[in-house]
Amino acid sequence: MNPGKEQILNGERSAGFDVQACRKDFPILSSTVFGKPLAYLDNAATTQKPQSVIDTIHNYYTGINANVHRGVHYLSEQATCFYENARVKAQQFINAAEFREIIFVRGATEGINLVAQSFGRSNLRRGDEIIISTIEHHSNIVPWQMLAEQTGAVLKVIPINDDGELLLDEYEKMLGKRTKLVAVGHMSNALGTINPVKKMAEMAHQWNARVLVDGAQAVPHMPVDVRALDCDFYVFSGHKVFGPTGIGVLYGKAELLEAMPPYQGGGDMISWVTFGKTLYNTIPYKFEAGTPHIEGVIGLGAALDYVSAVGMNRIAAYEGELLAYGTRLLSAAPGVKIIGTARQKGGILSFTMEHAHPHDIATILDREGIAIRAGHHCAMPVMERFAVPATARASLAFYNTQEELDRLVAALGRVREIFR
Ligand code: 7TS
Repeated sequence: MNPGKEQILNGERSAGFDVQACRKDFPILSSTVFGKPLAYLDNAATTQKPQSVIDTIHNYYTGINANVHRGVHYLSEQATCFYENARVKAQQFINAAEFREIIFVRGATEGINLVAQSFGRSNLRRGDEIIISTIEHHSNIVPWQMLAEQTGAVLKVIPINDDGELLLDEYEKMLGKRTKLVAVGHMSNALGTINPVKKMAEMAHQWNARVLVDGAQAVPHMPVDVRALDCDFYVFSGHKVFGPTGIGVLYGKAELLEAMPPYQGGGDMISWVTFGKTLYNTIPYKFEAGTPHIEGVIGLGAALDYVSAVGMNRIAAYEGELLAYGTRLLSAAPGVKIIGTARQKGGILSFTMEHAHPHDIATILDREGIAIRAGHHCAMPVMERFAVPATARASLAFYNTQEELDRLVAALGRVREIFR
């Protein structure tokens, strides 16, 4: 790793960003673990929640709770209003053209499965091709393998270089008449690589292929504009963007969603049911069968309000500076090797250390109050590509500090003493 290769996202500085003020909004960040102040560096797995999200969910249950889209009574109308307002917040957050293009799902994983089973099964035939990349999370691999098995379609995989960047020349060669779908992550959870998804979508569209972007790791860390990217589908998870678990968003272009069959049958997704035939509801409701995760949706709306108020550009700039700082520290730490050194990179510091297994590193750090993840990060092909069984991974959010990274590197010094 060249320590001079700093990644300042957007080329913008984090002027006016007050990390200490932000930290006060997250109650858990002032807790201690094993008597040490918590340094939470596992944000790629899930993020912590600001008080405003916690309060919104509390207020929903204490003052509004009712089922949506059915009652004429006051509470049901209130709940429906909050629920649908959150849809508009999600629409605006990723700059979708219409609220109808926002489907609430359980998370990125369910969004991808929905597209694979609904769009995929009705559009792909034997011999058609699906393109993914080497650095996908298993959630953006397995649903396509299942679809390939069901339809006879073929999966192709874009290779990467030693920095963890996609080889676009190889991607270009893979595209062709048989390409029906390209499914690619916006930002890698294992390496931090930010992929040029706008360009990749443009290239795929020249062959009339559809493009799904897995934005699980991008949405919490940078401004996302689905219309500027011109992707056909985009998915993200609420819990990674400071909202509740069990809720996420699938964005799809309206004309595609309208043509797709429902994913699940049940209440709310119908307009008329007889035993002979069922007429389906319009989008987005056609894809939201059953009572939805109402408090999850409303809590997600509060989370999107929160990060919008902080400012996504500011978050990206601050995290870029923090990543550059952490990269410098880890590059200078004896025996440490950073895995994932792309020029365009988000706040992921994946690394290995001589003589110490990543699980041992994570366990020792835990005793210091430092939470990181160790393992394959649900991206086993990435581990195979770099010929490592696992990595230790510190993943950043805008509430992390340089001091926490100093503590991380100091604790790695202790790991070295134990294992040398
Ligand atoms: N896609 C990417 C790029 C991810 O990082 C993850 C979760 C998912 C999809 C799945 O998201 P879910 O909310 O539907 O589960 N990534 C991680 C991680 O890096 N550590 O734990 C989960």
